[in-house]
Amino acid sequence: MKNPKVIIVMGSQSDWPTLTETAKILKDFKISFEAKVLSAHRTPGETSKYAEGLEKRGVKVAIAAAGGAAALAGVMAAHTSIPVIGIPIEATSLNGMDALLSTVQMPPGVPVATVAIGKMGAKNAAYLAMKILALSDKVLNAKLKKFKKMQADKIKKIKIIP
Ligand code: RP5
Repeated sequence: MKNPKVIIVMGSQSDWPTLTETAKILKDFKISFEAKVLSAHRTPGETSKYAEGLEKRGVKVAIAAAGGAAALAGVMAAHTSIPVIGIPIEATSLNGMDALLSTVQMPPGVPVATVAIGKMGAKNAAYLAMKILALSDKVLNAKLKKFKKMQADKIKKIKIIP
């Protein structure tokens, strides 16, 4: 996509089935984004270079997902001043707890806004990114408010018959 407002990076192609949840929501709300595989461990130079170029390109939010000893979101945050949202991926026998702790426990001054492990987090990463964009986008802000109301209306309609 041209002039992405949001970027999604993942440590491996194996993370993509989770990240499709993020992509789907961004597409539904017509947010321009690009998605890339970049690894903090396997392609450290390319990762830092990519992160360093984001602000100049007009990107407003970065979403970074990785599993295992997940350094990707932290490395992205170290190399850019735009907000970084981290998604811990379930990729090892620890079911994402390893990635959650690696992503969320950033030292002060280099924050990563960490969402839940796996697909639930992948969805919330998209909503959180849009909330950040909506701070300076009235149309998107109105769309998100409408979505919130729709969610509430759905709940209110539910009737439990014991
Ligand atoms: C991480 O290691 C990736 O983000 C992925 O979640 C995990 C496994 O990667 P592959 O071995 O599938 O490439 O860096």
